[in-house]
Amino acid sequence: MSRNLAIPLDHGNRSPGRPEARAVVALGANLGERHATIRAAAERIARLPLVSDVRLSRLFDTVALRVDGPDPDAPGYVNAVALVTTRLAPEILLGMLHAIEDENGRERRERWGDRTLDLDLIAYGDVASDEPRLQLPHPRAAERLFVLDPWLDLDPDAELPGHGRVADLATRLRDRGDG
Ligand code: A4P
Ligand code: MG
Repeated sequence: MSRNLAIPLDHGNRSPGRPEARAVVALGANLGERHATIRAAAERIARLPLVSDVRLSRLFDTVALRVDGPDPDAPGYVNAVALVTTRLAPEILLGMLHAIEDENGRERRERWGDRTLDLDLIAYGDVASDEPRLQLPHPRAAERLFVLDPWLDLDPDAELPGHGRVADLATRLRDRGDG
């Protein structure tokens, strides 16, 4: 696993308007140069307008979770989490994350299929949303150690809005032998 990457980030985006919010972005890749792709994606997020700070977790090797369960024979994933300070509205941020996926050759063929880069918005402050295009917090985050472990790496006191402490969620999943 690599060390935390602190990306320099203040672009002087101090314009008035939307207040700064803390967003949690999950990064995943199981095709191509996975480690390089994840690091480059975090740097790309740090260069977005109205993003003032990005902290990337260590990179975790994880077994691919398919629709019918974990698949040790599928190409393994590299997963990470980035804590992002931004004045972008959540739907705009997600649109920009999708654009970064596209830049990295992301193809959408099958649900939970192999991918060069997946960027999910796990939480945006305390915002709750049931919109199919943007559900917040991410509806599957609480059940996924490949999201919770990298998040804890950055913030051991993290909380997933509506679900409680991330450390407690991870312990519960491990006790269940799940996640
Ligand atoms: N969408 C709604 N809310 C959100 C949100 N909070 N963040 C919509 C991101 N997207 C959100 O996403 C499908 C639709 O979800 C988009 O139109 C978006 O507007 P997608 O990225 O095109 O497709 P996907 O990622 O295949 O679908 P899904 O169901 O979001 O997949 P998951 O839950 O992200 O799971 N195994 C390991 N080890 N590591 C992984 O990272 N990832 C997945 C994907 C499966 N197995 C994995 C991993
Ligand atoms: Mg996704």
